[in-house]
Amino acid sequence: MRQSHQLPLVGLLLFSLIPSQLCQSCVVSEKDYSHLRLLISAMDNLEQIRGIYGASILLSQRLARIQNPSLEEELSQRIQDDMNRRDMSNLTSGQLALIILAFGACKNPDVRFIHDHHLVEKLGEKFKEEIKNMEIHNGNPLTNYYQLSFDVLTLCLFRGNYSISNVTHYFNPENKNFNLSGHFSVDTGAVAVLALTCVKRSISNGKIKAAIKDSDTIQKYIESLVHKIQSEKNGGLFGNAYSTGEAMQALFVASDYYQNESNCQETLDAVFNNISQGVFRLPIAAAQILPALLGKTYLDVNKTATCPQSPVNITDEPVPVVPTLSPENISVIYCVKINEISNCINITVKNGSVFLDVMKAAQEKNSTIYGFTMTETPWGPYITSVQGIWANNNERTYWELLSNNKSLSQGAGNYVVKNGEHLEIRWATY
Ligand code: CBY
Repeated sequence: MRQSHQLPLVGLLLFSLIPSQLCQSCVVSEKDYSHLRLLISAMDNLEQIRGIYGASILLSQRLARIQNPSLEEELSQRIQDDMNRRDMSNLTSGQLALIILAFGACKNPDVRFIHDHHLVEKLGEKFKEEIKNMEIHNGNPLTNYYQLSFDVLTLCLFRGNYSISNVTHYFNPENKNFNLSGHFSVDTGAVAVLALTCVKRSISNGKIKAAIKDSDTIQKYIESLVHKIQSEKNGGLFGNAYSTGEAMQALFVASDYYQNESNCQETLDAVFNNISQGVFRLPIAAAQILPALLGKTYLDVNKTATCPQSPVNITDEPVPVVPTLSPENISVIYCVKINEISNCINITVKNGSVFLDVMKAAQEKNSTIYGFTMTETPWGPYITSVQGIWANNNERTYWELLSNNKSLSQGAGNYVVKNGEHLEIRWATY
């Protein structure tokens, strides 16, 4: 081929490389793959992954292009069995959205399940129920804005039914639902940015019809949410370690923050530090951070794209070190606080016990004051009631976990208690 013919080809090649490089401006380099292997092996812990809760793990596996066919198959089967077992009305909107994203990510046979079971149409219905609940219950959805954001994101990616006017009306960043317990929820804001970015792109490429003013409004919302996420910068993290993966995704698609190499390194260093400390040991925690570390976002879920193999090989996983604990007992104070009235008890438990062990020990001593109920979530047990007083989404009430008067960033099943600590479960509003 003569040189004059080669030049346009080289230009075309360079041009086609530019957008992908822009998107992948903050990706873990090969020398740091050991951190990723730790996350991948955390996601492999099948005992901790029940039924439909495997959706987040499957989604992450597929986005990160981890080729582990037997795990994928097992997760997919568990989700399908669980869905066939339970009534569709038992699924929350966000759970259904995550299942669609997981089944629809990359070209894979699960896509048929989405169509055969009309999952996208059902999600559209569930989104409507969320809106209806807000109309009846003082602006409070059935679930929360984290899930509503997943709903819009999924309906947008899979061309389901949602109205632009609902999006512009309800996703105003000043809406109270972006705050949990008086603070901006980075996790929620980040998924909302992804959803709004998808909607904005659908408007500009003509997939959905909207007035110019709606498109401008959505752009303003995105900018405001990105600003709020950046205001929650905490060292290299955004919010805390668990919200950082989704915050990174939002910043990838809606800001030029990671075009700056030092911003990227700062986040990666903070995340690596947390990985080494075992912060992402839960499969769900690992699943929520992994895609961003490979430069992927939930917007990359695309029915027509195949998923080539990840550059991270998973054959030589290191065995995570389990710290040895001394066998002694430790003592803590545990209080149940309702409207400024506290009931406290001294509890002795084995070293290495978690908050939930303390609650169980207290319940055995006095079930009237310390009796509680819980439900399973991918993050471990969620406390639903104490003394027969139930958390209620319509009233934005819940049971908050605290240690030495500070709100905890882990749930009851994972927070390891320390000797002399003052633990509290408080009736609170978010
Ligand atoms: N998932 C959801 O719907 C959950 C969305 C989420 C924003 C989620 C955090 C974010 C995520 N990345 O998954 C969320 N939590 C919400 C919405 C809520 C509220 C739930 C009620 C509702 N309206 O749906 C509520 C009540 C405000 C809440 N979380 C409470 C709690 C506390 C639970 C205490 C209890 N009663 O058991 C607790 C422990 C905070 C406290 N100190 O009391 C809590 N949440 C924590 C710590 C967390 C983080 C978990 C981290 C961990 N390692 O365990 C969290 C990741 C998460 C799960 N909550 Co909420 C936030 C964070 O720290 N970054 C979708 C669905 C399909 O699965």
